[in-house]
Amino acid sequence: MKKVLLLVLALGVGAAVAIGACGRRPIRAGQGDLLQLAQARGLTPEDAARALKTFVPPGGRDEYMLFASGGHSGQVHVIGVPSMRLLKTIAVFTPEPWQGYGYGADWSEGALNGESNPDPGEHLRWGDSHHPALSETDGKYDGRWLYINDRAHGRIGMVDLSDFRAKQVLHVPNLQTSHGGVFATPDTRYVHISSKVPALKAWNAAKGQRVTVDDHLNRYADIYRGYSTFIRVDQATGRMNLKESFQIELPPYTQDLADAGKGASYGYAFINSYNVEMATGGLAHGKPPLEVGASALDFDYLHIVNWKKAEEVVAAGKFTEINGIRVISLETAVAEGLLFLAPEPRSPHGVDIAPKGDYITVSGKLDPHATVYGFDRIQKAIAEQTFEGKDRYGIPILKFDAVVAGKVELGAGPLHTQYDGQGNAYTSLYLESAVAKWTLGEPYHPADQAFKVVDKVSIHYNIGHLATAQGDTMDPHGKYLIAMNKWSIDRHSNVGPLHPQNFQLIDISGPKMELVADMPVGFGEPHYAQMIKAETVKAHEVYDPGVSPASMTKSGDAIASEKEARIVRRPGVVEVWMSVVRSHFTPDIVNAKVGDKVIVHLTNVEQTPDATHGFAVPMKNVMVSLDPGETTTVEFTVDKPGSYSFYCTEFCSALHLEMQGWLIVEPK
Ligand code: RUQ
Ligand code: CUA
Repeated sequence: MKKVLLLVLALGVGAAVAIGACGRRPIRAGQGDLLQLAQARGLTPEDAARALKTFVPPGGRDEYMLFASGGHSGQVHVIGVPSMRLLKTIAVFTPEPWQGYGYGADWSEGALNGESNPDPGEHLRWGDSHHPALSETDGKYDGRWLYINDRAHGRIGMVDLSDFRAKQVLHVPNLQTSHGGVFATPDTRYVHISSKVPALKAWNAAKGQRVTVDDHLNRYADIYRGYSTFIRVDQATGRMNLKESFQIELPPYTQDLADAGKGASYGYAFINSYNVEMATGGLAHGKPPLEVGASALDFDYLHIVNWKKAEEVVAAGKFTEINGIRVISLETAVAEGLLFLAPEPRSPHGVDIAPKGDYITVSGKLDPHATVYGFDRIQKAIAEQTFEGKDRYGIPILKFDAVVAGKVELGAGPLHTQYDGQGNAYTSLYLESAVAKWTLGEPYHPADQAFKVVDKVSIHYNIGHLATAQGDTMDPHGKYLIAMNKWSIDRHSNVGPLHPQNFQLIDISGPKMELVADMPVGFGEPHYAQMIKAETVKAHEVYDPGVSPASMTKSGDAIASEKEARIVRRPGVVEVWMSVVRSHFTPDIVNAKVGDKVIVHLTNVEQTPDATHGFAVPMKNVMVSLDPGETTTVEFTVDKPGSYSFYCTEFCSALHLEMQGWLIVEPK
């Protein structure tokens, strides 16, 4: 009886408003009685309430968009919140067949091959997308661009949110790997990427570098280096410009998660590290396993980088160009006072700056605490030279007690922290499989209520990152929290030994956190995600006529209609300007000779939203999607005689199946 009453309460409000139900009558909705519907599906009143919290009616919109990395898939996934429906997959580091990203020798294949590839012959087709960074204006997401790194390499990609396509992949010099060191500065003047595993000094992928096992084991501290990189962003296009970027040389500690200072700490960057022991691995060489060697000391170091000052140092010419980027040496960084260390309990994980930029939360991973540093304390300690010493590279180490504003015991395995608009922090607890909610200090909460755990919720299982709505910006909304879990074990139908990843939606709008939905994620392991108010993103519905996604300007090869379609031949080359419209290609027969290079400039001359066509050529790995208005160019060589039927891959009209043509390759 009590259950039924609860269900009525849970279901009653919206339904009562909708149908004006009174107490006795069944609550009717559409064709069913809500109570009976819930009972028939075996839902508890709590389940039914959760369903109401997440349901988006057909044709409705989600309030937020979650941009989640796709891990080993090399992609980014766009998910609606609270419905947890997948809206789009954007390829960045791997080819993607629907839009033909990386197929057909078009601009996208060039983008995927990457800029400043140190080894241009090595066309990487796999990447491990990890940490997205949405562009910001005044410390708030502005919905223009998204940057994301490749864990396997020192690469960073740019996704243009005006059409949700990756436009640029940049190989960052001197990095071999990267991980969580990605963020946009609050004005997106720079995006940051740092090394993870240190690379051989001035690592050059094209030339390789001479090194022996003996060097590795015994000269590690001298021959390896980390780098913190500030990549300059063009404010009109979002493109990354290596020429105006700079790097700061770092010790070969393993630099890990990082975050941008903002508000009070604007101009600074904070980078965690582990393995300041510089353990080399090498069991067979009498060394401890890396995870043991890297945890020998009680402390690792938080790197505090004054990038505003670094910018001035570069402007003053105090840099060396290494592999195509301006690098401030460790010696210069120390001499100019732009790099400091602060001890952090051993092997920390996330470093996450509070909304006003005043607190820096470092999660313990192996330590059940979050250590909260005060930026005012850091500044004071630097000004007063409150150092406990220097590391072996001469970098001053700030006194731990002088810079710590608070410590809060959260539970086992704290990893990452996000914030809400009420001065609360939410930290993922990997080992405990939980999220802890706790309070920040002044000015968010009075001192006697600060740094206290106020709530906890269990998740399933082993949470890595979490994302609250705009939770790493100066304008956090709270409201929803996504737990990005590393294990799912028994949560979903059995699809074989490789289980789906699992996102869990948690309602954080009230004083108690409540788990409301699971979302099985059937792609590579997502890492970080950011959640943006959906209305902030203003993508085009169609491209203006003839626009190339590569440049977002009108292509010189665009045609206005099929009247301008043509074939031009010159020795060894057949060049086609082809119009694409429901439901034909013009020209629909293209003839070439064996050995010819075929260049096809395709224009989808439609301006109707969603009137996408495709262009696929058998046996050539050529496939592009042509979204309305788009012009793109594909190139391939024909080397065997025959008739090849190219076709439209999108079911674009009732005569879609008829939308095909022939490429006739005649003998020479
Ligand atoms: S790190 S699970 Cu790969 Cu983003 Cu913390
Ligand atoms: Cu165009 Cu199918």
